[in-house]
Amino acid sequence: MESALYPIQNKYRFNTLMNGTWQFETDPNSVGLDEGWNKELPDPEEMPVPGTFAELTTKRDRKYYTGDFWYQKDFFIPSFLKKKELYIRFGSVTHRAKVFINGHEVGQHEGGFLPFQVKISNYINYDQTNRVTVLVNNELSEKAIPCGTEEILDNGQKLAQPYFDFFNYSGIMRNVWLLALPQSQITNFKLNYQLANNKATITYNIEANNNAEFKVTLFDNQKEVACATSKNTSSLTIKNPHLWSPNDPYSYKIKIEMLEDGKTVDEYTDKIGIRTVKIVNDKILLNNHPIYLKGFGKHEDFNVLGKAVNESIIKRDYECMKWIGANCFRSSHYPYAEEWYQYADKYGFLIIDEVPAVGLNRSITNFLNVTNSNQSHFFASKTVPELKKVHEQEIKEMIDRDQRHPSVIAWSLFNEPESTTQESYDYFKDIFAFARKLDPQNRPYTGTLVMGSGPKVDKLHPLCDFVCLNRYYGWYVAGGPEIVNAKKMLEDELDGWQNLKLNKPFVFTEFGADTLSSSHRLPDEMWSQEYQNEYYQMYFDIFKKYPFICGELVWNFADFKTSEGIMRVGGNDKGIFTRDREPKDIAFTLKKRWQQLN
Ligand code: GCB
Repeated sequence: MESALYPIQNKYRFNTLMNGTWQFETDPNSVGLDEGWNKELPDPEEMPVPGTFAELTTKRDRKYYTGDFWYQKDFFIPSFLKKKELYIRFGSVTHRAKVFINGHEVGQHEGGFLPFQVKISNYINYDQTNRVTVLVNNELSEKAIPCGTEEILDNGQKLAQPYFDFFNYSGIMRNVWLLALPQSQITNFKLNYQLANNKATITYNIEANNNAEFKVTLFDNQKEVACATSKNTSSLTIKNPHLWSPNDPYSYKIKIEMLEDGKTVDEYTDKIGIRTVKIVNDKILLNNHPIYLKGFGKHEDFNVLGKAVNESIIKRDYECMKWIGANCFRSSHYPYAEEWYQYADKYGFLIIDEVPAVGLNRSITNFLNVTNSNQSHFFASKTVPELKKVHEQEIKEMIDRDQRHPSVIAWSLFNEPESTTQESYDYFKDIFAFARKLDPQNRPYTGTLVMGSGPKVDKLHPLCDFVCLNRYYGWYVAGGPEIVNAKKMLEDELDGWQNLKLNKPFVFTEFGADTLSSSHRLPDEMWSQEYQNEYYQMYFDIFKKYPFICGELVWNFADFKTSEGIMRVGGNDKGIFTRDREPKDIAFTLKKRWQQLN
């Protein structure tokens, strides 16, 4: 990636959004490149960006379209931008993209949930209309994350078969910017904080495309509080720092100036929150105090929008999460649009940031095979080296992008992979070793363990700084009248973990029951609102007994779209809120509980 910095405007940097109407065409036989579609699409239709065709169409074959498809847009570049380096930055393209400017390929990117930018200056015609074309592909395989496979239907159509349950939405679903940047430019900067004796030391490391000097200034309410001029790395110290926390999400402003021969050639400003995150014994410490995580596993998901970014949804979700007394969510199962993290910094939310490593288990009946400890020896397959490269690249891009957000307190490197085989341990040993070199703040690394990967068989918990459990006793296993057995199963498992004396924190990162907002039952039955309440009460009663449990992230914040199947009624209905963000009964129980829990 050329730069991980979020677009800003100042004297040196300009950008404009390229969102809106683009041209769009599917290419089921992948003939586009041979036929010159990178110059002109033969028969396009209009498509909004950000957006996803799957939510806009009325036709089933379009909704499930799998394969290559193209986007195209014309834009004007005035000659007063000649002295600038020009780029197009995509918030994400799902799952992979090749970008052309006026027919010339200028870059490619693998991974549907992270930004990338391509340099376009070399192919631009100034004072004229230019054309950007993007060839997108949304197929799933075991060579890239998230994982899945593909079926060819009797009519010849490809159909993606995800090894995960959320709908495989694809396309250009995040913002697209045109960037005009200086030739010598800052490309990223990383910060680390140390707190001691009422002082905060902020160590910085600046990345740039040229050797230069950098002036770094820290402001508190417009007032300068510290300043240093140095090569790319040095530190600043401030007295009596005002720390960032969920109760008081306080921010400072940092300004970085890039100096060549004493002259400023680039400048980047950002808000930062000073705070530390550490694991000590079985506690997670924020600013050296234990915290208890209350909140959700989420999705980027909404009616008509699919996974397309929309700030109104983001704001509504934070308002709902504040209302209910939550302080945390996991970006299950992929890094979300950057705007989510900016809001979290401001609203005082904690995020477990997850790479899109979901479906590493070869199970298209969702995760049930893995849950039953069926081993498909996923990590013994020939494609694993390729997969590992992509997985590592996405970890790097996620950390490069998100490392400065005070809201990000941990990195999740996997969701429910096969985890009981030696091969899975070997794979993740390398993944963790790779990731541990990347975060200057050395935040905790973790991943979520599937049901069935319990204390006796799991091979991955030794790699994790805290252990995350996704558990569905009382839903997929021992549901309804068997809930008494579910209680015993959960207790037995937790006793098992306790007996291992790991001295590590545990967080429940998923537990939940599908619930129809229209269903009420007395006595309660599965799928009713009453059952969702009973289910959660059972977990909460048990949590009290295990002091190493440091968090409860319920599954899911809201109902969300999935592939169709007998396990889903219009989608996954485990939401605490409905898909249109209205509370189910359980929301009031959680509100009462979380407002009392510290
Ligand atoms: C899981 C998965 C999650 C599913 C959930 C469910 O374990 O991590 O992606 O949505 O179960 O509801 O089945």
